[in-house]
Amino acid sequence: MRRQLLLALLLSTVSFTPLATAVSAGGMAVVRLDADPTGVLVDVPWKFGFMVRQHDISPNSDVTPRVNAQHRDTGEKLEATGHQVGPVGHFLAEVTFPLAGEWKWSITPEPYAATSFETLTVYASPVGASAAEADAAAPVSLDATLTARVHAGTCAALGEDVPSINDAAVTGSAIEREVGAASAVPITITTLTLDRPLAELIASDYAIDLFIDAASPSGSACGEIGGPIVNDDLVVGLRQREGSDDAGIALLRGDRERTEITVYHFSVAPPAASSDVEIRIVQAGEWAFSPDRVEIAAGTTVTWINDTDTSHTVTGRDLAFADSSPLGPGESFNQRFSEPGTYAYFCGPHPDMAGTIVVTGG
Ligand SMILES: [Cu+2]
Repeated sequence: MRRQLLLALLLSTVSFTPLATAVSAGGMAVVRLDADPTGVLVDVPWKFGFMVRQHDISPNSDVTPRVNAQHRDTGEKLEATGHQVGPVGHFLAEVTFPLAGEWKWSITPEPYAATSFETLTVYASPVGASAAEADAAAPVSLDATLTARVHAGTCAALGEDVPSINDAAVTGSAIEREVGAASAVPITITTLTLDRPLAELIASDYAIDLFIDAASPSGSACGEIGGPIVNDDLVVGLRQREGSDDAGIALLRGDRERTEITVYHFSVAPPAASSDVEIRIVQAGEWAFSPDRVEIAAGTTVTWINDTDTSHTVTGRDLAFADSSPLGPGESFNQRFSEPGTYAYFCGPHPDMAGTIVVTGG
């Protein structure tokens, strides 16, 4: 390994906020990665290359690129420095993430301001990384409180319920991440294990009752146990009860003693009228976000579209905001805001460009 590639990696006390770095008068530089990061693993050194261009045009080696990253849950920070390797304006850096999860990160080509990049997912194992790369995971929402119960009898006449050994909403580490369209139908998942064989559940009348609202006396959706066997699972449909918009699919897998049930719930309500919001990045004298302040209901997706002829970023001032990478001319970035609050953001290379998203209750 060449010595110039060996970079000190420190737990940093330097503020992550790109604004904390000095911005030299009259200049700005944009950082572009050689390739989008994929499959970054915890505790495994990650080497990557990037270009620094003055005004997003002229390669510039006369900078000191500082890599800053911060874990979105723990706030843990790390810092590294890139070294010039290859053509003018090209650098290499190496970072080792000590913790899996989501890291916000940026590169500050000192003395210029920082360029942010899309939040990086660091995986605990190659299995997680390859599964996520294959985009195999379905979008999952965990907003609803979901409970499923198996009863003797039919949906119209539920009998005694079958005690479950354990049941749990599928949360956190079981779900690798959500991928794809932000407008994907949200799915909630719960699992339960019954202390009796699947053959017994098939042999007489049983039904799965699904509760979204724990206060309702009977569930929101229900299905009698029966249906096709697919890949060793019995697939059971759960139909919405009268007045409910909830439906689901249950997969039952059993052996001689136990049956494991995974219930996938979704709403069959028609989508609410789109309230999605666009913010244009414009040149009106100065570059600006237009409008620079929007007020939206929780659950709204905001799309930023770059109408200028240079690159900009959409970079949050705190960990609640998921940053963009540099957006070239005509490129866009979107983010869904599900939590009420005030989200301040700016453009990394041009910190005078700033905006605010105010999210109200849904
Ligand atoms: Cu900008």
